[in-house]
Amino acid sequence: MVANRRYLRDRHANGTRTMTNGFRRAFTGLALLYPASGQTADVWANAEPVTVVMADNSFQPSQILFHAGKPYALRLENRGKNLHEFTAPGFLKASTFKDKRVLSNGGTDIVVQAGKSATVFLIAPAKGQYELTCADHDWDGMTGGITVD
Ligand SMILES: [Cu+2]
Repeated sequence: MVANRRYLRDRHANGTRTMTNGFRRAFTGLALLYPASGQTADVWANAEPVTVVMADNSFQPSQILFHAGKPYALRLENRGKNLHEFTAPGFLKASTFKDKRVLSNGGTDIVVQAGKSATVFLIAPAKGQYELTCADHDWDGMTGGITVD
């Protein structure tokens, strides 16, 4: 409140000076933000699209191939009437995400509501075989696998 009142008083007393200070603050903010967002944009601009369809109850395809260290735009399309999950704890915990908020249940899966889709930007982790299931329908054979080579 004190800072606010001082700002208003300064603005009335000397509009030009306050505006200059405001611009300087804005530029400092931009300079700090710009390099990081610029680099990120370059990485994700080259993301390779991969689509996995979720049905009742299966993944199509059920075997997914990624290349280590490569960026992907993984589109999960739930065409079923059930909620499905892309449950892959090992793979998801080792991947790098553009936005980790897409992850649920402690970073172990991606939830997709019935009839919805989600696109997840990630960089594939180290080479290996990773488990893939739907935590809700693994009992019904909704399982698959992820290979990173
Ligand atoms: Cu499911």
